[in-house]
Amino acid sequence: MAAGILTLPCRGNMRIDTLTLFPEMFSVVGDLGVTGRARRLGLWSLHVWNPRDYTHDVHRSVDDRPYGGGPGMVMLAQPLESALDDALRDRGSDEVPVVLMSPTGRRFDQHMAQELAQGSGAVFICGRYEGIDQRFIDRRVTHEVSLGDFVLSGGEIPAMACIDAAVRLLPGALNDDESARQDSFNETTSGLLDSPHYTRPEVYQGLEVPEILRSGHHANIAAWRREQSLALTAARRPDLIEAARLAGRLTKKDEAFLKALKADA
Ligand code: 9WO
Repeated sequence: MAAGILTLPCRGNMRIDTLTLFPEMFSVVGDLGVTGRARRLGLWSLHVWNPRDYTHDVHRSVDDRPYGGGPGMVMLAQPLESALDDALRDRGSDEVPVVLMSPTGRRFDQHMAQELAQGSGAVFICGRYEGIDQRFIDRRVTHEVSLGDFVLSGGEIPAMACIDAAVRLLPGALNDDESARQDSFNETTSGLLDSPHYTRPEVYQGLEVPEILRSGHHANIAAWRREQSLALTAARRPDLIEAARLAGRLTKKDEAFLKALKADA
């Protein structure tokens, strides 16, 4: 076999486009931390488009008053549509999800992050003011995605959350340590909440690190962490226990521990 052929660094081909009135916000995900490093490695690219650059009036208006009355302003369809046209032209394809971040959308989860990471990217539409003219949504948006039941002042932060969740899953995005953590998350705690973490000092403000974590008994530590995960998940997110059970991810030992937990309560 030709040496090295299989170990050539894989150039990423995930491209993210965003439409936003606040382009500077995306320097957070584009420049900092894991996502910034991944972008500098060429694993993904970020293209930011400002609808204000696609206005034709002297005031460069991107919003206007709502038909029917009511408070606040509504984003004009035309600057968004022109910006989206430019983004799609620059991508060289319109076969891409056009995602609107909105509380009325489908709830974002880890599975959606994986799908985004496996594809060629997405165009995120970030609304401001009271909302966006519905005719733009009807004509151009293919997916509406929500982070949860709350209202923000714009879609940028939710879009960055989705981008972060997907980019860290790209092969090569995490360093060796981070990847090992990710692997062990997939194998041992998948679908359950993580067990608590401790670092130095051994005693902080009178609070000790649990003895077992200092014991060096790796099997006991793994068992303790599993039990912590199960207990925390049962207390805070019983729905995730049921989902793990249905997916066959709970062992007989897990079930015995959960039964003992319930008896204690
Ligand atoms: C706001 C809104 C409130 C109640 C029901 C439906 C709604 N849609 C929107 C909306 O699309 N708003 C635009 C984006 C303009 C105002 C700021 N925006 C926004 C997005 N606020 N909050 C979000 C959001 C997105 C994803 N997950 C949680 C919140």
